[in-house]
Formats: sequence, C-alpha cells, structure tokens
Amino acid sequence: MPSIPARHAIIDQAMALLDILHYPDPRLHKVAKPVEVVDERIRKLVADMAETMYKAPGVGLAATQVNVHERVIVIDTSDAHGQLRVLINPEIIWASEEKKVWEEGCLSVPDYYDNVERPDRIRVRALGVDGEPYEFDADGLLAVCVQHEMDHLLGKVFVQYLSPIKQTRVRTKMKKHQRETV
Ligand code: GNR
Ligand code: NI
Repeated sequence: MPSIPARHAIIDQAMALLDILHYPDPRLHKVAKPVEVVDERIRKLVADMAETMYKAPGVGLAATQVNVHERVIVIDTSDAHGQLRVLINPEIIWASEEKKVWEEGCLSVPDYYDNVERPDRIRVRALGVDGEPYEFDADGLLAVCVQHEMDHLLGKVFVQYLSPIKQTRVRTKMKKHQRETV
C-alpha cells in the first residue's frame, strides 16, 4: 500500500523521510566524496532526498544535509513540483562575471534569511539519476540553488558568507531554537 503517490518516474520504491541536520552541527562541514557508481543505493538515496525536500518544503537538498557525505543534490525550483533535477558529481563549468545578490534560506538554518552575492548565471555539468552526464544553463533561483547546494557538498553553509558578528548571532539563535524544540 503506497503511502505517497510517486511524483516522478524514478520514485517507484518505498520512500523514507530523512532527518535534516541543523547548523551549527559539525557534520554540515564535512566534504562529500564523488559518487563512483550510480547504483540502486544512490537511486534510493535520491528518492528519499526528493521526498524529504518536497515535504520540508524546500527547492533543493544536498546529501550533506541528511548526513550522507557523497556528491548528490536534488533540486526542484518549479511551481508544481514537476521538475525534479538530480545532480550527481556536479561541476560548474562556467560562471558569469556578473554577480547578483539573492536573499537565501536553508533547511539546515530554519527561519533565517539573508543576502548572499554569487555569479548571476552558470553552466553546470552533472550525472543524472541514470548515471549519464548532462549539462544545463541556469540563472535566477536555479543558479542560486545549484551554487548553494554545491557549497553544502564542500561543507559550506550560506551563513559562512555573512559577517562574523552575524554568524555568531545565527549560531546563538539556532542553539536557542534547538533547546526549545528538543
Ligand atoms: O529551500 C530552499 N530555498 C532557498 C532559497 C533561496 C536560496 C537557496 C535556497 S536552498 C533552500 C533549501 C536548502 O537548504 N538547500 O540546501
Ligand atoms: Ni541549504
């Protein structure tokens, strides 16, 4: 008896919600390793990450955030949850010199939003869930999201772009939040 209908052709197995790590958890700063083979284990991880992202809800999720330290990202910046993108071993192969400021949030930093400046447009190469390489151009929220997720794979959380005083404030706020929700 399937509890949640499959949203995408690749999600045809029992799914599971994963726990999301919260800043300042030190495990968010681990560097993810490349995926060597896109096998059943990775496809299951992708399905579970997609379910976790949609449930949150969020527009992206990196494996690091669910304490899996391999280079896997899911993204869906569409309105209707119909365009799941899977990025395995992603690389940014081109970035515009033009930068743009965007107000970012993060499922690992609940209820905190702040401005981050990043390249405005990028070209990305990654493996899909079928293990085949593909490329795409991104701008707007998608470009922001790809860069934000790729930072997670390098152990970087967006608050690390903020001033030291703001980072201290965010850590204090998160620790307080943690005490109140345990
Ligand atoms: O859901 C998310 N929204 C978002 C908004 C602006 C910039 C980046 C993001 S990513 C975030 C989900 C998340 O934490 N991914 O790591
Ligand atoms: Ni995030």
